[in-house]
This record gives sequence, structure tokens and C-alpha cells, in this order.
Amino acid sequence: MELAIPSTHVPETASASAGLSPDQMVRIYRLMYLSRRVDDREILLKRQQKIFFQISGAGHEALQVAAALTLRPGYDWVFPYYRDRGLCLALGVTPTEMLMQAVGSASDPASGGRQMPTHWSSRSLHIVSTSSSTTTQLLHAVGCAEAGRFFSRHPEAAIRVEGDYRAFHDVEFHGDEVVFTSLGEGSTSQGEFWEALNTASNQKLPVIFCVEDNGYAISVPVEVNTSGGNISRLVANFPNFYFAEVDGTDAEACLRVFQEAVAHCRAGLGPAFVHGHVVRPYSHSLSDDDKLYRSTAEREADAMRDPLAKMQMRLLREGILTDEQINALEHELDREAEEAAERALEAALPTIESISSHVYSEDLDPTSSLFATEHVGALGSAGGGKTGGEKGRAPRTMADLINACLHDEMRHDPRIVLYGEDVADASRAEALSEVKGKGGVFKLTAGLQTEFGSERVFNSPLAEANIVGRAVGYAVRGMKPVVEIQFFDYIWPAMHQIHNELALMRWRSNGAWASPAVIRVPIGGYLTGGSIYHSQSGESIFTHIPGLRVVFPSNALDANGLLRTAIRCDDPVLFLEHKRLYRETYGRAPYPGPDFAIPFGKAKIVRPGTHITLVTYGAIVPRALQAAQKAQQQGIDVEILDLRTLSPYDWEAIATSIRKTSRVIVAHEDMISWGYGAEIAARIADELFEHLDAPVRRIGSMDTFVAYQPLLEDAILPQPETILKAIVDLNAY
Ligand SMILES: Cc1ncc(C[n+]2csc(CCOP(=O)(O)OP(=O)(O)O)c2C)c(N)n1
Ligand SMILES: [Mg+2]
Repeated sequence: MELAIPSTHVPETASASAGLSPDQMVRIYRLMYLSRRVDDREILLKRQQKIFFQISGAGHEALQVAAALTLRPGYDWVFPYYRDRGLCLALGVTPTEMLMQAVGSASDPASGGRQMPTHWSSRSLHIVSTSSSTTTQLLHAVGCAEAGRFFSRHPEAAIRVEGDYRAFHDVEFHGDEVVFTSLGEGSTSQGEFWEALNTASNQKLPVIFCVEDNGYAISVPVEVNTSGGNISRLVANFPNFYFAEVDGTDAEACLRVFQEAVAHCRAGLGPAFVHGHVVRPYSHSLSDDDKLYRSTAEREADAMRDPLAKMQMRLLREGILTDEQINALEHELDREAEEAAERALEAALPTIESISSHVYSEDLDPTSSLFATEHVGALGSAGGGKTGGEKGRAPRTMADLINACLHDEMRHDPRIVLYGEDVADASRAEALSEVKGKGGVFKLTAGLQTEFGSERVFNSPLAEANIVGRAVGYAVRGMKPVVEIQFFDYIWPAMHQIHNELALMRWRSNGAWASPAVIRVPIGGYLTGGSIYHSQSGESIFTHIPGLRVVFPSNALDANGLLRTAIRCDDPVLFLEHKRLYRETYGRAPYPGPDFAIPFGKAKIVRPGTHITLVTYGAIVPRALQAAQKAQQQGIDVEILDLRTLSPYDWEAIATSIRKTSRVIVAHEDMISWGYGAEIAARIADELFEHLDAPVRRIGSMDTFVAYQPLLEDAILPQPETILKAIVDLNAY
């Protein structure tokens, strides 16, 4: 029998805070005991080598169960961490479901056998897929709370719309919902902890941050992680918070604190910070032995605080249950855990064929004809915002047409929010009547805040992980965050969120959750003085991430149509905009109308030719064209393919061209070694060997950083002359 966590899970509310009734005490003990027993069952299975990893919630149960009993499952939102077995049991995840994840079964509802045990996820209970990366979930919780607030203020944005990602994201929200997230005390050392508290505090978001402080991060004690050894002291000055520090082994004290925390959040007063002191009787995980680094006296003192023993003593002492009743209850729950294990061991295992499912959306394919409106757009019609289409067919820069697309899409889709560093016209909106507005350091977002207001277009703190982490939270709620990283050179603080969270959400949850956000990033050099930290490339680092789409347009029209596809599709997209191309004369185009879209994975032949294929993208496209014109004067006819999207990329176009020319150069601005061209060149050598009359050549920058002095910059980055030389050499081969 499964423990009956009723669909009518009645939250313990603040008004009932006078003290625990006997029924409440038994309810809490049941959940705590069952949590421990499921851990014990997993440990047994691990020792029998029937499962492959174990990490327990032992010692944390009182805090976790108390937290869950004050929440409304399927109404509030939960971003837990790997210890939260008691929390998830009390919210309604069953022991069988938990153990199905431990054995890695196909029926594991949290991940279909993809994630380790205790990596929680349940759509119906609003438990959002957990990663192993400590602390990342806090920023998701913040974004989730922002999305909930947004929908309650703009309910029209929640309406289901066919034709884009919205058809696949049904929205649920409640004006007084709260978002719960938890972490260990060691994980509070991560910068993302502070980034999350900062935004939750600043925006008075209804997020409960629960620190489960067991005094250790694996073997590292709290005073090493936290200056002064107490995180509550360090966060105490954040405005708008409800703060509580509590004995996390005392279920009654915890319940009282969470009731107050939830009441504070539901009332819209701001976030809550609950710091519970718990114990860790089972070492960090089954791969750890705390006898190696903790004294006997310390371990014995911890054992005295075991929340299970404390609660059992209390039930006996207060005459709520007799010895026999406790035995009977425990026997029933032991049996339940055992039966759950039996069921889990019988569950079907995932098939090898299923491995690639849910890397990307299976509902909406951005390479499909749905996005092929290239030739349908109402060329020259009005639209596109302040810099929009009033000028009819006048050629417009890439910067103009990206800005126009953002205006059009924000009109078209009320679920879009746009934020990043300096993207607003003016954060102090009262200034807008007298100032022109900033609208991004490159002015790409100019006029958006003025048209759409400060709730939809706003500046973020100067924190890249904050920008992307919140976007994950927004997107799992069905919103479309279109965020900006100011320079590619500063994307690295967000790398953890991009790689381990944004791109992974769909696969790791076996398709249950997705975070299809768009990240716009100015990239590249050729700036004359851009130097090391304003000239970086590095797209291949991102094309190496499954689940992420990577787009890199070379001209205004492509940028407009591809950005529209990026926004309307259902996958996370890294949209790379070459700074040098923003205002080039090359590649200008008239405004193509508000529905002009280009599918991903379709290269463009920007110059047809018969002798050599040149595969490239981004700022190399105009340089390759210059080189090709000069090569033509020497009788060499070069075909230039602009890939436009790097993941996916148009293999068919590459293959078709090479079958015709039998010679190929792959050229990019990024460093040559381990660059994007290495993959393309290797695949050509592998699959088109018999069509080649010469080796596959690559062009890229030198394997250094980009220097400030223009003389050096010119030598480091590929120039038209570099490309011309490679063309002539290859032609002579
Ligand atoms: C970002 C990151 N770094 C390192 C790890 C490896 N790791 C897993 S758990 C852990 C300790 C976490 O300690 P704490 O936050 O106190 O939580 P506890 O396990 O004690 O509940 C570490 C270092 C990880 N999962 N994620
Ligand atoms: Mg800890």
C-alpha cells in the first residue's frame, strides 16, 4: 500500500500554529519514518548492486516534511535538491516512483532512467526537474516566481495560442502561489546563492529559501564554507525577507516557522529564508564514510539529535501512541517500502532507442516548413517599432532589423520578457519623458521599454548566471525570456546555467519540462582595438552542447528571420550577433514584415561557383566574398555557403556543393584548433572522401587571444588575403 498523501493534501496554515495535534504528530512521524525507510531500502539495493547510487535525506526529515505540509502541491512551485526525500514524499511522490528512479527504469516519472536517484521531478506536483549542480535551482525558483507574478498581472498572456511554442506550454498560475527552493549550507558559498537572494529581495518575490544545514559539505565543515560559520548572520540585512533560524530536527518548531514563511510570501511581503540545523547520520552518500573526517564525539552528539528518534520519543512520552502502535505503524511502513522496491525492480528498463528522445522539442521542429516564410513576408510593410518599417523598402542594417524583430515579436507574443545588462531605455522610468534612452550598449533593444513598459523590458543585475538562471525559471512556466548577454566575452559566468540547466532541462526530465529561452549575444572581433575581452569567438564550445540551438547570421535579413524562428520555436537558442556586422553596409536589407521567418539548418549559397566550396558564416562571409571576387580574376570560381545556423547545420548543402566542386575550405573567425571547422572538416573527410580531389582546408584565427594593437589584431584574425591565399593554394593542389 502506498502512503495516502491525499489529493486533498491540506496545508498546515499559520492559523493552526498553536501546537501540534496528535493527528498532526502521527502524520508527520509517518512521513519522516517512511522517508528514512525508503532510504534504507535504497541502501540495501545498492549493497545488492541492484541500483547504482544512493544519497539519503536521513537527518533532514523533520525540516523537509514540515516544509511540505505548509505548501500546496500542484499549486505552489518546488525547486528541491537531492536530499529532499521527506519533502517530496510529503508533497505526494510515491516510494515506488522514487525507487523506479533508483533502478533507472523507463517508468521513473522524473527522468525515465536518465538521472540518479533523488533527482526529483513531477509536473502534476509542480516539482521542477532537479540537477546535480548545487545551487543552480535557486535562480530557477526566482524566475519561476517572476513568471507567476507576471501571469497574475497579465492573465491574457496565459492564453494558449497555436502556431508557436505557446501551443505546447499550458500555463497555470495563482496570485498567491509561493515558490519553495532548498539547498545545503555548503552550497550557500556559490555566487548563484547570493544572486538569487539579491533578486528575490529586490523584487519582493514569494520565494522560500530553505537552507538544510547539516554542518558539512561532503567532508568540509561549515566554518570553512561560511565566514563565521552561520549563514543566517551573513544574509540578515537583505530587505523584505522573513528570516528564521530553527532546530531542523524539531518538526513542531519547523512547522511553525514554515507557516509564518508561507504566510509572509503569500501576502506578497517578500521572500523567506529558513535556516534549519539538521544532522547527517548516514555520511554524505554511500560513496562517503564520515568516520574518515569526523570525531567519534561529534558523530555521537549528532546521533542524539536524530529527528526520527526525537519524534518517536515524543509520541510515547505524550501518550499519543503506545509502543505497540508505533511498532504496528512502523511495520506497515517497512512493508510499504519493501513492496515499493519489489515493484520498482519489476519495472521495464529504458530502451537504447529512447536515448535521443527529448534532446530537442519533438512538438515543434525549427527546421520545418512552418518557419519557412522567407518568401511570404510582406516586404516593405509598416512595422518593426521606432526604427521600423515606415521607411518602406530602404535598406536597413542588421542592428535595425534585429531591433525591428524584437518590436514585432513583443507585439505578437505577450509572454516575451526581455532583460539583460543595460537593455532598458532607462530603469528610472520617470526619466523617459526627457531622455532618449540607452536601449543596450549596441542600441539593439532601443525603444522596447518605452513601447512595452518596465514589466516586460528591464535591466538585470550585472550577473550573467542570474540572467540565464532566471530565464530557465521563466521558461519552465511557459514564458519566453529573450535575454541579452552584453558581450560574448562575459558569457562564461552563465556557462554553468547554459550547459547544465538550460540545454539539459528537457532531456533530463524525459520531456516533462523544457526551458526554451533565447539568449542574444554580441560576438566577435575585427573592431580595431576590441582587444582580448571584446573580441572573443568560441561558438564551437556551445555547438558542443546537445539541446542547444546555435544561430550565427551574417546579414540583416537573415538576422531578422532567424531571430523570429528562435523566439517562436520551442528549444533554447543561443543567438550570436556579430558586432562588426551590426552596422555594415554589407548585408543591409529592407524590412521584411512581421512574420518573416527562416528555418534553422538551411544554408544559403551567397555566391555560386564551380571550382571550390567555401563553407563559412558570420563576419567571414563578407571577407570570403571579397576573396572570391579576387580569385575570380585569376579564373577560380568559388562557391560560398553561409551556414547561418551552426547547430543544426545544413549538411546536405555542404555535401551537394562538394560533390560539384571536389574542393573545400572551411573558414571561421574563431581559433583554428578545436574550432567549429574541425567537426565539419572531419565529417567531410569521413563521408565525402571519394568526392574530394584535394585535402580539406581550414581557415581560422591564430591560436591566441585577440590583441589590442590593430597590427596584431589584423595578423591574428583571418583577412580576405588569408582566404584568397588558401583558395589559390587549394586550386593548385
Ligand atoms: C556545482 C557543484 N559543485 C560540486 C558538486 C559536488 N558535490 C555534490 S554535493 C556536495 C556538497 C554539498 O554540501 P551541502 O550544500 O552542505 O549539502 P549537503 O549534501 O550537505 O546536504 C558537493 C561538493 C556539485 N554537485 N555541484
Ligand atoms: Mg551540508
